[in-house]
This record gives sequence, structure tokens and C-alpha cells, in this order.
Amino acid sequence: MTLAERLAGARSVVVLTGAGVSAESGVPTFRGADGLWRQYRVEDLATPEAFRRNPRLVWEWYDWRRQLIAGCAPNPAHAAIAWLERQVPEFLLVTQNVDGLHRRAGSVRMVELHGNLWRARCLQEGTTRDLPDVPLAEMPPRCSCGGLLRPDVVWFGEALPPSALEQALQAADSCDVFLVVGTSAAVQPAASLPRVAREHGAFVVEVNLESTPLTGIAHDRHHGKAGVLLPRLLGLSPSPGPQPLSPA
Ligand code: BV8
Repeated sequence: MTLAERLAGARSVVVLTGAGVSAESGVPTFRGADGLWRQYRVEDLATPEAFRRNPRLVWEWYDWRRQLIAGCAPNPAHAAIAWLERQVPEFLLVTQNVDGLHRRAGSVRMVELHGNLWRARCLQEGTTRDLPDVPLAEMPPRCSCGGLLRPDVVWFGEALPPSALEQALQAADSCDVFLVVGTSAAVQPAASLPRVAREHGAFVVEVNLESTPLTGIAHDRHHGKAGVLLPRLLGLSPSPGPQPLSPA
């Protein structure tokens, strides 16, 4: 049975994505060769301690990432996932990404496990507000109440938004098909979701450039670029037929 056939007959589908799904949009991944972390140590930037120590440096990193992402567009992998959502009765997209590209591609039934870098949160009031796609005038930015603003993302050592995690766990525990796309499975608790799905009997499929710690528990695995493979696997683009022999 092809994945497209399995999905067509599925009642409930969950898709878990990581930075690899945005790679073909031009957003650097975290741990690959061009990884975001390559030039920084994660402890220096994506932790509450780093922010307490140097809020300006952390904000400059996020400002740089926001400007970069502002120039990126969703790719066929994002579009294929948004299309899939409209084909099955129960669907949930669970993303670790903070770039906002899934929503721009039309995904609606989704949770952002690690927040969204297009939002900021006031440390005093706890209120959130959207950020512009231009450099911030004031660095680090402050709320009208005078409180410091922080990126509305989940840093290492911070708890994930309880409702998002609960929704993701419930969906993983009751789905027929669990599709994992573009994650190195290096970060917990997100990386445990495919195991939860496998344990309750879901059909687990991995789409990734390379093998990961999840490859061993996937029933089906496809190695390659998500922007090429996903449309093909979902029957949205023709599989490449026999390639014409190059002229001698
Ligand atoms: C928590 C937001 C508890 C910020 C991020 C030891 C063991 C287990 C766990 C831990 C441990 N020590 C510490 C922990 C916990 C820690 C953790 O997991 N650490 C790891 C590094 C060991 N986790 C946490 O701290 C989490 N919180 O546990 O809280 C708690 C509970 C109660 C109360 C208090 C505390 C919080 C984790 C969230 C961290 N925030 N990001 C920001 O983005 O700035 S994580 C960051 O990594 C991103 O969100 C990213 O999405 C995530 C995972 O990375 P990936 O998405 O997988 O990206 P990566 O580059 O790694 O991989 C890309 C993949 O795509 C590769 O496989 C590549 O081959 C593939 N690819 C590339 N191109 C393509 C492609 N595939 C297909 N097509 C392509 N074209």
C-alpha cells in the first residue's frame, strides 16, 4: 500500500515537522552543515540564562533570523502538508519550527511546540504582541509598561506550552498515521511523539534527508528533500518516470 493510499483511508493523521521542512525555503536548519547553531553555541543564545545575561545579543540573533525568514516563502513541503490537512477527517500538524511558514502556507489545525519568533512577550505583563518584519527600532525592545520584551519561543530548560504539548500527545496517541518530516529528533519532548504514536499502533513514516534516531521505529522511510518527496508521496506531483537516457 502506498503512503497516498494509506492516507486516503486514514481517519486521523498527525504530522511532526522540524527545521528540515523549511530548509528549501532558505531557512537554515539548526544542526546541519549550514546550521544556525554552527556559528553560535546554543547555550549562548536560546536559554533564559543567556537572555538574562545579554538580552541585546539574544534579540540581535532573533532579529537577524526574522529578517532572513521575512525573505523566505513556504515551499512545496509546507503546501503539501496544508493540502493533506484538508483531505483527512482528523488532522494535526505539530511543528517545532518557530518561523511561521506553515501558517503562511495555509495550515490551520496546528500547534507550535516551541513558539513563534514573530511574537514577543512582556516579562512584566505576560502579554504577547506581533513583531514587524523590519529591524526593531529599540534593542532590546520594551513593552509600553516599561517591562522587557522577550521572543515568544521556548528556550532550552523551559517548559513547552502545556496546551500545545497536551494536544500533540493526545493526537499522537490516537492517530492512524504519523508522518515525521525534517527533524533530527535531537530535542525532547518533541522527539518522543513518534514513539508514542508507534506504541499505540500508528503507521509511522519518516521523510528526511538522512537517517535519524527515529528511522529505526518508522515503518516506512523516505530519504531525500521534503519539498520534492512530500508532493510525490502524497500523489500531488508525478513520480519521476524512467529518466530519458542522456544523449550519447
Ligand atoms: C524541556 C526554539 C523541561 C527556540 C528550540 C538530555 C536528554 C533529553 C532531553 C534533555 C537533556 N538535557 C536537556 C534536555 C531537554 C532539552 C533537550 O531536548 N535538549 C537536547 C538538545 C538534548 N529540551 C528542552 O529543554 C525543552 N524543554 O525539556 O523542559 C521542563 C519541564 C517543566 C518545567 C521546566 C522545564 C525545550 C526544547 C525547546 C528548545 N527550543 N527552539 C529557537 O528556535 O530559537 S529547539 C530547536 O531545535 C528548534 O525548535 C528546532 O526545531 C528543534 C529541533 O531541531 P530540528 O527541527 O530537528 O532541526 P535540526 O537542524 O536539528 O534537524 C533538521 C533535520 O532536517 C535534519 O535531520 C536534516 O537532515 C533534515 N533536513 C535538512 N534539510 C532537509 C531535511 N529533511 C528533508 N528535506 C530537507 N530539504
